Amino acid sequence: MHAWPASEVPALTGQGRDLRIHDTATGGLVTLDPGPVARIYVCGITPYDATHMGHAATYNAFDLVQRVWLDTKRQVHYVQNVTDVDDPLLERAVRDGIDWVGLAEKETALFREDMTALRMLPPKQYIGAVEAIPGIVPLVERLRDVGAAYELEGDVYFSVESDPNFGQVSHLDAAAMRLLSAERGGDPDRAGKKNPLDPMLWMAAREGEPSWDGGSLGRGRPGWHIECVAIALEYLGMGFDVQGGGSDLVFPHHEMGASHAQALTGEFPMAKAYVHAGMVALDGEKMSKSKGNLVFVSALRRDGVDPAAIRLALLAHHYRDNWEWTDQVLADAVARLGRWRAAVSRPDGPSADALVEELREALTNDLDAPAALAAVDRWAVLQAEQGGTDEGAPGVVSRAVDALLGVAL
Ligand code: 5CA
Ligand code: ZN
Repeated sequence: MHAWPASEVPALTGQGRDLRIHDTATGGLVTLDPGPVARIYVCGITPYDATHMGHAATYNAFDLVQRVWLDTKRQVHYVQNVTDVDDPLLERAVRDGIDWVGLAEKETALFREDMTALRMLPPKQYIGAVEAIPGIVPLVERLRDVGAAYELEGDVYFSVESDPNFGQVSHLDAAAMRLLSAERGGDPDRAGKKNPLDPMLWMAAREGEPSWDGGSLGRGRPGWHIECVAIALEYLGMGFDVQGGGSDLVFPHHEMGASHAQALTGEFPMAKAYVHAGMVALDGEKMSKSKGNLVFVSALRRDGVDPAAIRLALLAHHYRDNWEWTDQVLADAVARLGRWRAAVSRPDGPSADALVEELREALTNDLDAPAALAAVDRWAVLQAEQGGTDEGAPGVVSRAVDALLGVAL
């Protein structure tokens, strides 16, 4: 499928720095040293509802990763999926009495508009689960042929015990894994599985549900984890730099994905860093489509909120923190945007050379966006209180804020 249009990223003078970022698998900070083309896979939406602030916060984090890499003059190869067939999407379509294809298309189109408005850089490949099926089927067949998968009443399951590194992404114990598996799309209580945690790779066709030709697997549809592995391996290959998503994907999704890839290639890890964003909550609970406690990007836009203010609201939180969306968060961001725009609207101001370095320092230090905002705040206060004579400074600030934070002033 097509992605969305790219906003221009201004080139900054001086030298960009290498990104240090928290890797869930090793539990610490790693300094990434990508080649000339940095490779990143970010898990995309399941399009059965509009983009909420939690989604936006997660995509904001991985947009910053790319902006840091672009600042080092590297190219970025970014791939994202769309889970355009899965249980929650089909269930929502049935609940609302609508066509599941139409629902997925409508919500994906809205997501593209939201991402464009927020100036999120688009992926080079934006791939739906449905269009990935021809690539998924041979992988599932291969897993079965090497003994890493088995059949149960027509469905095909991955055997977690086939992977010596299973558990190396999440480091959870079996009980915690079992709980999360039940909560997040798994079926640990199904009788006949070799291990309760084993996830489905291929689901045999069910009455009244869509299905596709699966070759020797029979008609059916793909499991969730193999979808992302197939897309990531096809377009990025093994050992890419970052696999990203929200922290709700650590287990089972990214753990299982790493296992599938290990069984397929004999290599570990699939990604050099497993990077996870914290959860955004509303009224004390994780914002989620299934709970319905949502603030939509599109609803705020419809109310006339400037997307740059939405983006500043996201940037005011460290990507790894769990945080709460409130009206105050947005009001603070609107006020900050006003102060920054006033500061750069003058023809001259205090020197901004140190500011660009402060932004680089903050972002390469595990994407410390709040520290980056504080640095711009300090420059804006100086501008407001004392002004300055550096004629290029406001332009330098605008370009740096645009290039590194994705905010157009
Ligand atoms: N399609 C799968 C990934 S392959 C999926 O999880 N879709 S999703 O629509 O549920 O979520 C899309 C992305 O937003 C995921 O990275 C998820 O971790 C993230 N996300 C979902 N809810 C929140 C939240 N409340 N706060 C932060 N990130 C969230
Ligand atoms: Zn995914």
